[in-house]
Amino acid sequence: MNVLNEPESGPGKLEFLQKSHLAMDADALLSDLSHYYTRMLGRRTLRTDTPFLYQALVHAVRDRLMERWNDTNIELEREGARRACYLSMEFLMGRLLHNALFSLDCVNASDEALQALGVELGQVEAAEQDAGLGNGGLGRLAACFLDSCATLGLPVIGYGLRYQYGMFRQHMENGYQVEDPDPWLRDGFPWEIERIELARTIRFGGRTTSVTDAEGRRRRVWVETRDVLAIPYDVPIPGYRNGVVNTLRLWSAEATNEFDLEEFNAGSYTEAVEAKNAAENISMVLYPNTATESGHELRLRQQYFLASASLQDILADWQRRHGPDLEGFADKHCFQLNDTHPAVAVAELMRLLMDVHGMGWNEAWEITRSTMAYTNHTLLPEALETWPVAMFERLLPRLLEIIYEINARFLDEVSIRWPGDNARLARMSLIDENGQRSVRMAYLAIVGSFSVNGVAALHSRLLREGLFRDFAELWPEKFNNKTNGVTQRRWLAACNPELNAVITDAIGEGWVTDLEQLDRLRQQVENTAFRDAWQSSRQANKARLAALVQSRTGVTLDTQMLFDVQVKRIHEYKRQLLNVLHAVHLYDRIRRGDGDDLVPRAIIIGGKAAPGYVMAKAIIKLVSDVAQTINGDPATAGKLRVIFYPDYNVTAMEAICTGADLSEQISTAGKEASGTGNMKFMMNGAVTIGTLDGANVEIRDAVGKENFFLFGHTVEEIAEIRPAYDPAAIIAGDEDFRRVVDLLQSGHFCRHEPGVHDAVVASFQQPGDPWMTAADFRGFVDAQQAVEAAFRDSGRWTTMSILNTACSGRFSTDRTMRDYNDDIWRLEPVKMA
Ligand code: 26Q
Repeated sequence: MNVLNEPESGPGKLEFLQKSHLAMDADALLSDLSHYYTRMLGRRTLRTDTPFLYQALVHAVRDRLMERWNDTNIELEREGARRACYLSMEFLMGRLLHNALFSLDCVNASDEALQALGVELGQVEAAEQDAGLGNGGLGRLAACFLDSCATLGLPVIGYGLRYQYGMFRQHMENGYQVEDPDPWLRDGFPWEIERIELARTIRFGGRTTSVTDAEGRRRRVWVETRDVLAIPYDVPIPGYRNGVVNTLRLWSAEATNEFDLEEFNAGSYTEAVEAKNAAENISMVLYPNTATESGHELRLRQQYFLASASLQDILADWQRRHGPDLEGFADKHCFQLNDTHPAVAVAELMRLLMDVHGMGWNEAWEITRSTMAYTNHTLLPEALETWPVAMFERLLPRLLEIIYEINARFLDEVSIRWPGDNARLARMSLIDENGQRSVRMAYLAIVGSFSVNGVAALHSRLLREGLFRDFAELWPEKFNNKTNGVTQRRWLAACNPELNAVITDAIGEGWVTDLEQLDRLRQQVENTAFRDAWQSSRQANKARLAALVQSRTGVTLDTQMLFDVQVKRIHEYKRQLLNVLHAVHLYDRIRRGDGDDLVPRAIIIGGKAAPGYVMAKAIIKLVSDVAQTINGDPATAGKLRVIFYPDYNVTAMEAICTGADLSEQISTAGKEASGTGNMKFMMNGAVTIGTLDGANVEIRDAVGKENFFLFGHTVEEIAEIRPAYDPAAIIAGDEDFRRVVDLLQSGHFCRHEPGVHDAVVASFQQPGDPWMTAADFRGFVDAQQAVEAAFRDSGRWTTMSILNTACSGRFSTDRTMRDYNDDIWRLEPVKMA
């Protein structure tokens, strides 16, 4: 294939631009929709069981986005604006159609256009598959960031991978999770624009050697590489009604040649095809987030592919506009690393600046260090990424050389500051010399960046005091906090039209772009009409959630029940197990005749387990089996239901967060970096039961301790009791807990599969249980009783619900993005229309 790396600018460029924008009324949309339906898609009869109506509507909407996209890019170019690049292996976008209509303010017009065809907008929207290019929190955070940046007019471009298969889909068989591939591109992805003219070449393998260049200088070269093409696909990111459209650029891997002619002529046809396959495998599939899946060479290939393609793209764009001189480049760019996944970018930028652009070390290092910024998303030491040196050497030999050089110079700096402190040198080295030598990616990111941030106040403090203590001592000014958020456009305004209307009636619509305005709801808390409206909108949402649960699981929920929800990835530290222990305790109370005055409750648990994470899968099986037994026992009728919600994803959350009464945020203190589901629930008026972990701390501060159900040991208490932790004694000393364990061990929940739950039931009884589930059982059960007391008093609960929404203003990604921009990016907002 011939790839053109031609500049976009040049004579005649502006002639193609539209002078006026397309109309956005129902007639114009209907006319374009039918144009695309009949002429582009070639369909004559109107059907709703195919994706074509959806595709036609997307094309009509996309035309409107495209105009604003071009306008935005022209404006940014004209201004020569400083830009930030958000480098992330994950962008968990979910559906895009409703968001685009909402941002362009043409939901009603589209609705009207479709009504003329006798179709509901919701039906058409339902044909869209989630763009599930992420695992969970970190990926969805990236998507919320893009929405807020576009809305604030911040010139931020997202760089990611265009996986052929996104997050696996989950279905249940006999209580077990079964994974299905997610062929989300099969019907096409009408939002993307392939930009073949911007393809880049990415190199792998080979070896390094020294040569003398034309100016007589010795330089390192990387030769005999196996090359792969990176093809960008751009996805428009509309701001909210502000004429701005930013870009998400996703790279797809392709073989450099359809057939390697040499090998083809030598008769190695199959080898040529194999090479093509190997190249295209790079962007084939999203990796699930588990330590057991780490260390795969393909994952390192993916990371380097993203880093190299994105940096080359930015450098080429600079040179197109400014010529070969890179003077001033650093002033105009910032690269935000979404965890260590793209951290090889530190070494890759050094390589590009030195080997390709001919710069010396010091000049290149100055640029790197003043453009890279790193966000950490975990406190679990085992989740810190490392790569075997041997693998690095095989795959990226030139990058390893550069990492060694960065390390040598860095360790010199350390030994000047702490002469003779060899233990510290070993601790801080970018190379872990214990056992199999490996590269510590977090340390590479810290050394190569001017900013290192955590994602909640507690998390950032714990990073400074624990995981990155040595580095914080060396460079205290580098470390900062940026508390996460969520976009209120998707997570309240769009997903919860009922509550949106109640809020907007009371305080106007300013909160959609200025969430702190929700604070004004506090003045309405005594207003009877407002409270009634609040209540009825919440009931409507619970009915919607109940219908969804019914259709997905066949279980009927009474909307008078307390909807008690925990949805997130399944992980031991998140302690879905603690939730199950509580469910079994409630069931035990019902069985022993002590359940008459229980508040009727529906416990809903949803989430995916990484396919290789055996214990997480066993937890799902336990939830399912407990659910089946409890729901099938006539004694629980009207009192208790337990649901495992299958295939939890972004779209599911849009319904779930609106219908929850109680938000379960029950991780072991010090383990959840932030959490963002906690914020979605709060915004939609759920009350939290939670530990002092991650952003829960800030949520509780914002809403007040009387409106938050706190339980559990603190980080400090956990550390204190851990050495002598004795779960058996805790269980023996707590009658309720003992009965729960007995019931679990009796086989009551697995009559047909004896012993299937043994490993899970044993896990929380071991003194070495890292998650210390048993330590928080009593606190959790007592806090749940306080929840019941509050819920029984429906007036009190309504007040708590209103106050949770009212106090959620801080948890908008608009605030988060302002914080990043004020302290790290320092971009000028662009103004359109
Ligand atoms: C690592 C190695 C190999 C393959 C995959 C991975 C991998 C992939 C994804 C490791 C981790 C992730 C995702 C982590 C994540 O989602 N972390 C969450 O980030 C949220 C946003 O900051 C926080 O709110 C959560 O607390 C945090 O758990």
